Amino acid sequence: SRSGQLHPTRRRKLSSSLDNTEPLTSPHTAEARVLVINTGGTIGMTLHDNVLAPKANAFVKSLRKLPILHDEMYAQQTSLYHYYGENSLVLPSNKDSKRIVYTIMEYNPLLDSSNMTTDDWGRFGKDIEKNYESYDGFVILHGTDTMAYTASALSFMCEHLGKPIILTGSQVPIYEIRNDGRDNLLGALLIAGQFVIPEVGLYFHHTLYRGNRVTKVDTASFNAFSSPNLAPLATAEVDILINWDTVWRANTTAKFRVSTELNRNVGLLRLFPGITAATVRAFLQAPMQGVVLETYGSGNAPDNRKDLLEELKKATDSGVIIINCTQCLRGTVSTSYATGKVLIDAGLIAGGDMTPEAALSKLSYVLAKKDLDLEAKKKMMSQNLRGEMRSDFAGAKLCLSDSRFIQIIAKSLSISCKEVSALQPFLIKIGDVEALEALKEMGSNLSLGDYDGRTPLHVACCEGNLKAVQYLLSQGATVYAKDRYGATPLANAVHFRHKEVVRLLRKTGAHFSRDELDEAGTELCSLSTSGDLESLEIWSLAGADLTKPGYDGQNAIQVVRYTLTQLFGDFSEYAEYDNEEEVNDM
Ligand code: ASN
Repeated sequence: SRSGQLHPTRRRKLSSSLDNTEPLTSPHTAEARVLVINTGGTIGMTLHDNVLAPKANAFVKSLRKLPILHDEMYAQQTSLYHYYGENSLVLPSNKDSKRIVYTIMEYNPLLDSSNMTTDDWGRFGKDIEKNYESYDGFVILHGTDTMAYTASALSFMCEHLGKPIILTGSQVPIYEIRNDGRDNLLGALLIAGQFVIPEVGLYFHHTLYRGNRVTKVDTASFNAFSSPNLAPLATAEVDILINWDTVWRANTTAKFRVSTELNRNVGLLRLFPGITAATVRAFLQAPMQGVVLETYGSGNAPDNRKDLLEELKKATDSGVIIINCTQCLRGTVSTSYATGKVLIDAGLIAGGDMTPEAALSKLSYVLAKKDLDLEAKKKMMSQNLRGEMRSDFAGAKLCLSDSRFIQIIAKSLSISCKEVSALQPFLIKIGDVEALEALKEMGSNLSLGDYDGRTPLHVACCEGNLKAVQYLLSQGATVYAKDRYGATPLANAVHFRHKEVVRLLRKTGAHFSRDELDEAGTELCSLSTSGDLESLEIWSLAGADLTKPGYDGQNAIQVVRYTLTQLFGDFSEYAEYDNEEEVNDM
């Protein structure tokens, strides 16, 4: 460039190739970026006066010395600190993943999670929102005591989430010889950096759970959490296996946002034999607005206690929302008993198989919605918003292998029923949204990538099939999927010049990565040289900056000006002859 200074990205590539290590431009060595927000918890605690408390400014330094969590040689060779900042680290290379570069943002003060409040949740949400486009995934280090509450709350606060947010921590500080912190952090980083799981998850003891389904069940075991009503999203044993059929996908036709408004006038009340009406009345008094009533068994309460039921009814009549959740660890509330029906009569809303943590934080989130009236809030509480409750009690959907039609096709093609999903790209190419819907109905996963990591959305974006793109997004297809070569659906749509598709993708939050934006300058200049103004417009719609310099320091706009000058002469000479007379005098 003109200043003689190499752009950081390029400098890193250069130094790496000079050192004769694998070139960074190779798709196999592409990097994923994860932001780690360290909020506190046992993972970073040390002993003081015989009790554990968080220790500030020690975490990054100690991770740097742990070879399983940081590769100092790679960091030096690639000027990692210069490019990503002092608090950045990089995982060693891993057989099937990209390099995972992570940056640690440490909060001050670090908290034992017993000290967390809803304000802290708001801060986590805001920090993720601010950094959303710069990272592929997020890890939140958090104490285990209230981790299930934070995970639940964040799952609701994060609307239209498209990237993984994974909470983790440990039972024993990372500084001790035997500890679970290193494994938990490593697993959370590997998942957040490699897989586009658009959920708030909780990773602990080799398992990724949906955040709003967990509860802490053990004070001392490394296996501290349980997700009693939903199978894990992933298990990390010999291989990391993602249970893609369980992954929750929001309709992603809107941009990610974090709703930090939370209502604090909510509470948890646990029934017990002999509870007095006075206790219930006191608990339900103003300013209480939402309560999770933890009932017996499948949602039961005494039907011979008029005094109690009257207190509940009075509260719901006055606008308090009461959710019926079971005290049992596993299972759902139902209406199989007379003792359950009385609660419906008292105006309670069935909480299905929600954990009390999820029900409470959902109430807090829903009650804070200013634009909804009471009825709309009640309706929202009974709906499944983020996979926190099972909504389809009617039983499993028709499965691919149940369809006679699919069985016949599969047989004649000598493939398994599941592989009939391979028809998807073809259906997208011919734009048959109806057939896609039918495949989806039969249980086909419209978000899975093929061998090259290309998802149906990639294909629809290459084809410029707006309807298919719309449909896939409405079914939760992720705009962040990267194929084997690192290309996103947005990059495909830009490449094949599908303006409307680019517009739609941008509306839903798709964006170029920082590296793509850094490297766009040269491509933009070459488009300018060839006078391809339409492509320039599409690139700019996709978020590229037309003033970004290319390899020789010129930017696209300067190149366009130069090209025009070549064609029509030097404008700047005429600039002095703005005065018509002078021009005429010439
Ligand atoms: N008291 C700690 C906390 O929640 C417990 C832990 O992290 N294991 O912050």
